[in-house]
Formats: sequence, C-alpha cells, structure tokens
Amino acid sequence: MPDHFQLLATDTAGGTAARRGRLRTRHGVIETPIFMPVGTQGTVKAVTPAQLREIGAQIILGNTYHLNLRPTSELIRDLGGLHTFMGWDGPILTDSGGFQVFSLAKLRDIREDGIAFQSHVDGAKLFLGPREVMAIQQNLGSDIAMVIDECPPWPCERDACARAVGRSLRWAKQCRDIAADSGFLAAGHHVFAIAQGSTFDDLRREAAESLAALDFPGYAVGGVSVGEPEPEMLKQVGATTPFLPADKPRYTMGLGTPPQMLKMIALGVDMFDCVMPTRVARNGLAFTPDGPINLRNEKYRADPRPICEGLDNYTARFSRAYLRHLATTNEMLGGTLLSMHNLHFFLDLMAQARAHIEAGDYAGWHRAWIARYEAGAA
Ligand code: PRF
Repeated sequence: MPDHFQLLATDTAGGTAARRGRLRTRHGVIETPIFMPVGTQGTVKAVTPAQLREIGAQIILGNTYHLNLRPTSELIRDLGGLHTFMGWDGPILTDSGGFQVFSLAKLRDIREDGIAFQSHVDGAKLFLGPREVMAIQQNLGSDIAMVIDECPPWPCERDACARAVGRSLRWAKQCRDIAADSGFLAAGHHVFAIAQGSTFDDLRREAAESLAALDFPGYAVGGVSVGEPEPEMLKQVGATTPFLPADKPRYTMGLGTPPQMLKMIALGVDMFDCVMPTRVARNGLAFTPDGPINLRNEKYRADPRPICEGLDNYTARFSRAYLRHLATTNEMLGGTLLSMHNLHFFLDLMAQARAHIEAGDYAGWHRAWIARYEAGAA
C-alpha cells in the first residue's frame, strides 16, 4: 500500500480519539479533519472553482449517479475527465451512486450483481453494479472513488441489515479487485470502502473488521443520518470507528451540522461532506459561532454588521442588511455570497479543529465551541 495517509497526531486528552492527518491524492494533499463541499452535478451550486479556492476548499465531491445520467461519464471522459470538464484542478471524491439510487430512483430491484432502477430524470431502465460504478468513476477520473453499497433504511430489521452488510462486503471486494486489475489503484486513485450495519453494533463491527481485512486506502461509515436521532447516529459511528484501521482515513458520508462534525471528530472521523451549508444558503440561512441566523428576518433590515466578526472572506464586506435585501428579492448573488460564507465557515471550523488537535486541547475546545453555538441557537 503506498504511503498516502500520514497520521500526524492523535489527541486522546479528555477521552477523545481526535486525529490530525494528511491524505495524498493525484490532485494534491488534503489536511484532515476536512469538510468537502458537495458538487453533485459537477458544480458546487452557485460557487465558482476560483471562489472555492479562495475560501480554502481542499477537495470537493461529485456524484456518479447524477453525472452518469447527465451528461454521461463517457462524454466527460472524452472531454478530458471531470477535473477538466468543471474547471477544478484539486482533488475530487465521487460517491458511487448506490445511495442516490435508494433515495432518488424509482422501481429499484436489488440483485446479487447490482441494482436495477429507473432514472428519476426520464424513467430509463438502468443498472449499477460494482463493474458499472468503477467504470464510471474511472471515466470521471475521481481521485477518491467509493465502492457501491447497500444502505438499509432506518429503522431496519436485523435480518435485512445483515443481508445488506454481506452484500456490501461482496460488492466492496469486487470493486477493489476491478480497481486493482484495471490499474486504477496503481495509478494513485484511491478506493474507499463503506461500512454499513444500521443500529446493530455487532453488524457494524463485523462490517468494519471484514472491510479492514481487505486493506482499502480509506474507509467510510455509511448508513448514518438516514432519519435516526442524533444520539443513535453518534452511537453507530462510535460502534464502527474503533474497528477501522488507525492508519487509514475515515469518512462519514452526508454529514453534518457543525456540532455533529465536532462530535464525530472526537470519535476519530477525518472527513465529512454535506449539501446542507449550500442548500440552506440559498434560503437565506447563514452560520455563525452563535448558531445559524435567518437573514430573511425583519430584524436584519438595517443591520450594518457582517454576518459574523472575525471570519475573513469576500462575503464579510457586505452588511446583513444588504444580504437580507438579496435574499428577500431572490437575487442570485445572495445564494453565491451566502454559500461562500457558509462553506468558509465549515472549512474554517475544520482548520480550528486541526489546530486544537495539534495543540492537544481538542476535548475542551470542542465542548466550549458547541456550548456557545447551541446557546445562541436556542
Ligand atoms: N452510502 C453511500 N453514500 C452515502 C451514504 C451511504 O450510506 C449516506 C448515508 N449517510 C450518504 N451518502 N454510498
């Protein structure tokens, strides 16, 4: 295994398992813990690649399911790959599409060789299995490709969950073999496995240990934040991370709020992605250290202050009153400025977390940060 991940520090003071790491990819180095802005359709909505660089984005996400429906992965390959196509030369992680089939597509049929489904765009009959998702992600040129998995719903019967864990393991092994045989791994692309197991601690452990034995370049905790309450979600992450290899990066998929990310870093998670900061930005919501604020609110009508003090980015030159005006008149610039602010807020939070892990005071710092945020949000 190439030396692609360096664990620089582990901060166990105060009972955390917080980690500071460095992940090398074909398109650059990622300092962890890290938040990854989501660009499902080959664009982080409303934000240009130059603006993403400006706010310190290190890696972004793309989506196999969406990009293969439109404009197709073959077209993107023929135009030079996803980096060239979208004008982003930093690292890109792509989700495999299985999860999006479960959440978006109609008439799914899960078989041993993959998932048959109908496109949510035009109803076309399609199929995704290990071979298909690896070929698509190879066409896209993903720096980090995810295996195809079966994400059980919440709540879920134990038998159904055990079947999903078993099938996900077999699919993961096939994805890994395909990536090895095709030269994808040798060329420096990474493939991450996904541990499922829903709310069953023993199945989570089994999933993590059997995937760990296959020696993937990285590991994700899947099947969390699918409707379960937050304490249950944290319990599931805590039931998985201890059984993943310490010398590989760990990623919880599709998460989370700022306090959730900080709590998961304490459980030993290194990577996060979520559409939420950009989605809520387009509705006028902005993050601050004292909780989120809704700029559509009348009380900001004549407020001359920036969204929050001490966060130095392009949006900070505008008053809450101006941003409220853009939000209430549905001006496009409002979505751009608030998306930039929210993403920068998440990226800056990760930079603070990294510094506190290095300083060895993560436990106290993250508890105080969450207490202030929740007091303001209340
Ligand atoms: N699997 C995949 N993508 C995902 C998830 C999963 O379980 C989730 C659940 N949190 C979000 N995105 N492949």
